[in-house]
Amino acid sequence: MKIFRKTMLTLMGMSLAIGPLSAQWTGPKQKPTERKEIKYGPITPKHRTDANMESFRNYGLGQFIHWGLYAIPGNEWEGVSARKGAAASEWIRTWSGPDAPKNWKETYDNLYKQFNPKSFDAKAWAKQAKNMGAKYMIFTTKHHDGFALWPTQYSDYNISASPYKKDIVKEVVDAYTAEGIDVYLYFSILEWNNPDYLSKEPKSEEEKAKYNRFLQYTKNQLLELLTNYPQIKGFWFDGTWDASWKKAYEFTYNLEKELREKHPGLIIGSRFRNDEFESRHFDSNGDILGDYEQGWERKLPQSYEWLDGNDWDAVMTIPPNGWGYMKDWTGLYTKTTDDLLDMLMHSVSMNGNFVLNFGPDGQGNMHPGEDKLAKELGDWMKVNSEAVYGTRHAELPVTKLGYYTTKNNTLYLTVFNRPVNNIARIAVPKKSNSVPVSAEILGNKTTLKVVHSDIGLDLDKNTYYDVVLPKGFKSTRAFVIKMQLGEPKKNADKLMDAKM
Ligand code: JFZ
Repeated sequence: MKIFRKTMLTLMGMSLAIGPLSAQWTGPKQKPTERKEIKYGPITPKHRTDANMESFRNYGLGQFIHWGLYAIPGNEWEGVSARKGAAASEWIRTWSGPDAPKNWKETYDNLYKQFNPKSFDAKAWAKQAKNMGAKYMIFTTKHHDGFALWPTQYSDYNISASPYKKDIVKEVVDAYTAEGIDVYLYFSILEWNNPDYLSKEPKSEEEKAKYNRFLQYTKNQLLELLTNYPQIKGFWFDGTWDASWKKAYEFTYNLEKELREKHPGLIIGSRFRNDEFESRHFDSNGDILGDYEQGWERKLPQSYEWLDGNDWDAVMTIPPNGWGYMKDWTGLYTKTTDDLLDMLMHSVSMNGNFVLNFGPDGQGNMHPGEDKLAKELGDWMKVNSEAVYGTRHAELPVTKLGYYTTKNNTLYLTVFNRPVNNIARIAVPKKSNSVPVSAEILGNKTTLKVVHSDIGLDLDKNTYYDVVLPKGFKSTRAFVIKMQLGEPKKNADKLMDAKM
């Protein structure tokens, strides 16, 4: 990730130093010891309790779609791969180095004249997402290239100038909403080819006037999206790391307020704005800016404590850091269904959502590899999704077998590492008055034996419940042990300490 950020910043022609804060939101948080007076801090509470936010917490699985002009080249041009010269497939406009085509930027900026996705069928995408088990989706209305997939009044560089003409954002919002999937709109603040855009802090009067026009344009587009697509649940902001945006904290604070007033219940992640000390994601007191932590990207938290009780989601690519369409997957490690299931359960077990990215091609077709993964994930979800939807972090010692999730009086253990002795040992703190009393495997009718092993307490004051897996049971993927929780039969306190 570090390497990527460096590349990214170099490509953008900037020389920004990456401060310690960037490390903060992908690792354990360090709260400052003294509290500062902050004027442009959080607008919403750390833990919103309204219905929209409750739905967010229950999603479990989401879909991200990166679609735009970059889908046409698909990370290559005239047979030459951009792997060596661009940070990611959706960054292909920044292609540089010896392999880059002549006048590449100009070629790219004219791609909209060919954008005519003949196979695009938003309803088919939404059906696929539904079958996969996604409960929400995030769609790129406008990526860093600035090309808007909706007919915005505020720029000519939009879908109505393409041969396709029709409003793609509307098709996507309507189709997914009809399938019962909540829609969030990805929106890049940063724009590569907008003459009013500036990455550094505006200093001269001329620069200030320019950048103020840009800010007004951004605000207009966002209000326009809320007017056009009132069904949406939230915005997923990106491209907010430049000095110009960071210095505009008063504007962005007021803008966030205005968006929320216009659209009650709107969900905005922590990537939107910073406080007056330019502290991003979290303000200078370490309090989250926005409704959920939006920094988990191609990396998951190692420990639940790192999250400090914040809501969060993790967004993930299938090929290494390729968000937009990549025609050629050969020679790349592409994540497998098992990899993705592991990440899904890892996220959900720590109260996060897992969002898998798809990058359709220039005609609107998913990559065949994506179709295969969506199908396999969906097959797994059909049997096991009750361990995902609406579940929460379980307050149990972490297990090497897999991940715990819980809902009411049920505990789920999604097993990724099957024990060779077929005993799934559940460690329960001795004080707990809710322990496994019965167990089954999802998708399998047999009842499993649950034995309270007579070894007293371990030195961490846990007592053990052993779930015995049937010898003949076979599974080619992770499987879920569903346990009912109930009162312990005998009080573990009475057992002699540390018998084991
Ligand atoms: C951003 C975009 O640049 C990228 O194209 C994609 O849309 C992704 C979802 O978001 O990429 C980022 C942004 C921030 C970091 C890394 C990649 N980061 O801070 O580590």
